[in-house]
Order: sequence, then structure tokens, then C-alpha cells
Amino acid sequence: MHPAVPSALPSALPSSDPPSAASSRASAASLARLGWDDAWARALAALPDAGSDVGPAAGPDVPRPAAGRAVGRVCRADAGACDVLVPGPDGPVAAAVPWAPTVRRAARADPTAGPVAGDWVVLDAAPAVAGVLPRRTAVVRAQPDRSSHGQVLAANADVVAVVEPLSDPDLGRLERLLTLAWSSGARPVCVLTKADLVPDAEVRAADLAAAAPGVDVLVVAAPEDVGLAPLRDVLAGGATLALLGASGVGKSTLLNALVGAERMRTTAVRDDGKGRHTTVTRELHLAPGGGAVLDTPGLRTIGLAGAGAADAALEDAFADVAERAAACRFRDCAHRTEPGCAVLAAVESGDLPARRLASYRKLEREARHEAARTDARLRAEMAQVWKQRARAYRRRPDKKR
Ligand SMILES: Nc1nc2c(ncn2[C@@H]2O[C@H](COP(=O)(O)OP(=O)(O)OP(=O)(O)O)[C@@H](O)[C@H]2O)c(=O)[nH]1
Ligand SMILES: [Mg+2]
Ligand SMILES: [Zn+2]
Repeated sequence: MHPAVPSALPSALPSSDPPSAASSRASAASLARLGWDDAWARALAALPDAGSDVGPAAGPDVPRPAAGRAVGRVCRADAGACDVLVPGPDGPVAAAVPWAPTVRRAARADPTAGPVAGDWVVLDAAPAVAGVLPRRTAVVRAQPDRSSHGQVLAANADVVAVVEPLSDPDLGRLERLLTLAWSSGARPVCVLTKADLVPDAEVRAADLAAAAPGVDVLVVAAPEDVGLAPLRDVLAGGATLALLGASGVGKSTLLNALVGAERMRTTAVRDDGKGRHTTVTRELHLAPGGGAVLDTPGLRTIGLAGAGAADAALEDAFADVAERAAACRFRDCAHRTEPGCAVLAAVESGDLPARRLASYRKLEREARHEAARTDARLRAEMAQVWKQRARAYRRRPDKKR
């Protein structure tokens, strides 16, 4: 699926010899091809250990990590190791790299700290992943196993495409995915696939668009290469596009069309219309005209990872509700029975679909519940940590008994 993975990193970058200006320029161009920019260079410089001795740039904007260190972008991650794209003499190449013990420890304490597809990582001379650059954006869902930590589905996407098929759309799922996309910090876009399978694609798309205020809605038929131009434009700007959606909706088909090759296997959807979970790993692929596409496995459960991010995301995903709420007489109006409620008035007049208010309430309740649950769980974990520390303290040999 990826270019041949060399057993060790290419010698072009991670070397303690000062790189020549020409090779620095080549690797800078190659890093830019992976999405590297000045802001990432600053983020690297700000890292406590890697950044302090980042050498002076050999050319304009050339990031040069400390001697023996390099940066790369994760295209595929497993527990304990990942494939990292690094600049090679003829453009980016993928290298299999294990995590350094520090990263392994950090990921044990907080699974969201481990490198995932889309992450920028610092590689040491081993080479091993020695650190993960703070994410600009992250699509995080609540863990299905109900742990206190979320699961990072995509790191550092600029645009998150919520993919939904026109042939079998699910409004509730679309709203939920859009809320998740908004909470990532990336720009959401709604991609409606399989337009070729329905006679009334535009009518259906207009219905679905009502559930996606403030979001560009694209109607596509990927196998026929219809409607993909706006996504190609996004990629041509060097952006990273993450694909999010249920199994069988056409994410990998979209990826293959955008990168112009059979990168991800796709299979026909089962007779019952449910997908097959063909894609099982999250993978970042470089698009030929620039930019990168991050394909993800179909989501079965899409839990909102509570706390503050979800609140703000709900305001965005339900901007139509939030707009009306601003005109309610009471600031803390729950839009149930309050007098002077502009939301209820809008539903009454048919201006706001009752379904939208119901969806908003459902997701809001869920986000609250998730935030409370995570809090309780974190408190319990902390209590456990303190108990262990107290026990260790009691066992200290220097302690008088
Ligand atoms: N007619 C038509 N078929 C499509 C379109 N997009 C995808 N398909 C078909 O839908 C099926 C599922 O597509 P995939 O791309 O594998 O779906 P996926 O979202 O990657 O699914 P998972 O990997 O399981 O999450 C395949 O048979 C595709 O050929 C489309 O725009 N039109
Ligand atoms: Mg797939
Ligand atoms: Zn109200």
C-alpha cells in the first residue's frame, strides 16, 4: 500500500553531519510536500528537548532538528510502532519506526498521546519516535470501551470530510459526525456519495444540507469522477483531508479517486446495506497534486468526547438552533416551556424543523453525560494513583516506623 519501506531511514536527513545547503533545500521541499510549514517549525523549536538545539536554518525556512534527529509524518500507526513518511532523495518515503520508551510510557498513561496517522513526530538517531508534535487538530471520539480517554481518529487534518451516501443517508448520523468534525478544530465538509445511484440526487442533497449549516455540501459519484473538483482544489493547496463516515459509504473509493490509484481496497456493500469494514487501519496517503488524504475505517459508534470541545462544536453543528437561541428571553433558556423562547417559536412557525431541535437535545445530553462520566473516571484513576503513592511512601526504607 505504501512505497517500499526501507529497513532504516534514508541517510538524507537524520545524520549528525551538517547537511549541505542543496540537500537541506531538497529535504525542506520534501517536508513541505508532507504538509510541513513555518508553524510546524516553530512548534518543533518550542519542544523542550528537540527544540533547544535546533540548528540555524541552512536555507530559508529549512527545519533542522538537533543533530541526529529528524522529523517525519506518521502515515500508519500500530501500538508501539508506526510507518513514518520522511524526505528521501527522490521525494517522501515511508519507514517503519518503533516508539522510543518515553513515547511508550506516555501512551500507556494517556493513549491519546501515542502517535497516530497524520501526526508529526520527532525521530531520534536510533531511529525511534522520540516525540509527537502538539496536534493542530484532532478528531477524537469517546472510546467505545468507555475508558476515560478518547480515541484519536485523525490528527492534523485541515479539512474533515463527513461522508454519507445519497442512496441510504442517515440524518442523525450525519449530524453526529458533523459535530465530531467541528470539535476537531478542522473545517468540516459534507461529501454526499453515490449520486449515480439515485434519480433525485440534488433534491436529497438539499434535504441533507439543512442538517449541515455552515458546511459546504458536495454531491459526488467517485467511480465516475463526478463532483470531485472542490476536493482536488483543497488538496492542491497542500491541505490534509480526513475522511470520516460509516462502513460502506465510499470513503476508500473517494481516496482512490483522489490519489489516482488503488491505494485502499474497497468492496461491495452487503445486501443489507451495511458495510463490510473493508478498511481496518487509519492511513495517510499523499495525493499526486499535493496534499494528503487520511482514510479511516468505518465507524460503528460515534460517541462525542464530552467536555468543552463538544459544547462549542454543538454551537457550530447546530448554528441554526444557536442563532434562534440568541433571541430567547432568558439567557439560560432550555427551549422547553419558557416564555419568549425563540427556538420554540421557530419550530412552531415551521421555520426550524422539530427534528433539528430534537437532535440537538440528544447530542447535548450525550455530551454532558460523557463529560460527567469522564470526570468521574478520571477522579477514580487519580484516587488509585494517590493510593499507590501512599503505599509506596509507607514502604520507603528511610521512613521511621
Ligand atoms: N455507484 C457508486 N458506488 C460507490 C460510490 N462510492 C463507493 N461506492 C461503492 O460502495 C462500496 C463501498 O465503498 P468503500 O469505498 O469500500 O466504502 P468505505 O467507506 O471505505 O467502507 P469501509 O472501509 O468499510 O469503512 C464499493 O462497492 C464501492 O464501489 C459511488 O459514488 N457510486
Ligand atoms: Mg474503506
Ligand atoms: Zn429558548
